[in-house]
Amino acid sequence: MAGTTLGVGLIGYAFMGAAHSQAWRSAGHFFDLPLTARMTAICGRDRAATEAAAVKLGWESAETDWRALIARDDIQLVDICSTGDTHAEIAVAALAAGKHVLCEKPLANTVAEAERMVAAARAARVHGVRSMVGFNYRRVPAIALARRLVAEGRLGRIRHVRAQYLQDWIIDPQFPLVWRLQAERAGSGALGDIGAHIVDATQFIVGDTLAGVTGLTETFVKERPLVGSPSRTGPVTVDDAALFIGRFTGGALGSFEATRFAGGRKNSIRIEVNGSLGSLAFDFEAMNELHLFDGTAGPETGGFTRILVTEPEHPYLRAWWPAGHLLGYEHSFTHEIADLLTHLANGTDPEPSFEDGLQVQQVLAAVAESAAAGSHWRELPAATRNAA
Ligand code: SOE
Repeated sequence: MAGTTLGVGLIGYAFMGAAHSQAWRSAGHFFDLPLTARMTAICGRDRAATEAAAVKLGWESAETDWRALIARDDIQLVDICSTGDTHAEIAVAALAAGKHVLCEKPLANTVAEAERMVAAARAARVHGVRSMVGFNYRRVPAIALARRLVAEGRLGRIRHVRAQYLQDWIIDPQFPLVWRLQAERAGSGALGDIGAHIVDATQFIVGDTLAGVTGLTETFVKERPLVGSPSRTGPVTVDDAALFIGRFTGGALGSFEATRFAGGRKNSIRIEVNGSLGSLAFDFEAMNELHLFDGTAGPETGGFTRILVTEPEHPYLRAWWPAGHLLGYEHSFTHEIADLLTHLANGTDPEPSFEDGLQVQQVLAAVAESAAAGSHWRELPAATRNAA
């Protein structure tokens, strides 16, 4: 690790706070970075829990007020891993204070909030203050390789993009009404939490953006026990599942499914892209593999081939182990932080930008609006529905 030291302040110490802490601890030890990140402070509302998290996750100090963290002269970058309803206020304040910002996905809970964040990012950029949104799956080597292969033309003209993000952590109706199930905290449910990932990852792979969408959402369990008082219940105000289709600006058709009710699927992400010359397929449950169908090969050797994405020539792999030794979920965050620090040292804008985050937010809002309006929906005759 070399160069200038960058003081980092992390806000939030739950799942994403822990994943980002692992990345801040490890990035400089595996990548030759021109900047050294110093894990200066972690911030949470509860003093005792935050101090315990500082020790466990490797932060030098603990803060209980994000405003105090932003005001510190020994912090030059703020990493936002708190709930979605806090992203806009914290990011806008941090950027105005001249701090670089890494903000977890989705960028915000609404398009309006995301637009405010983009405006703040643009104003700060003029002064060399940079920002990035944390769509970490872009930095899974197999997904980065998929993008490279599409960009090289190996698939030809893209016709189909097919993506699923399947979880099942709230399938039990007794699972309590946590913040991710409350619209005022999370903005949306599966749509924004995991649907955002497959929108960003597929657009990243094909190098194209969605031009229009239409969708369906459903809340299967509408009331849940309150956290801390299970005898009382409250309304679930977000979607449990979202299905949507879309057309990319280049003409490809897209189909997307994001659900928290796919029993047996814990964090299953499947992406397939079909083009005029070939196809590729990715399954996060085998995240070190990419399957490639070369449509130009003759029938005698046709079919999908399995690429084990562990060679030094593959994205990010040169920093890690010899070929055949596998990486995991946490490595995508280490790659994210390594790229961020490299951009900051080079004075260039990291990707995905807040503008990229806003575009994903607009896709999410369009799906939600179309689902609420029921546009494109054609009811089928009741008589035939029960025929089977
Ligand atoms: C919950 O669905 C969650 O923690 C997401 O918020 C993360 O972005 C995803 O990587 C894992 O699942």
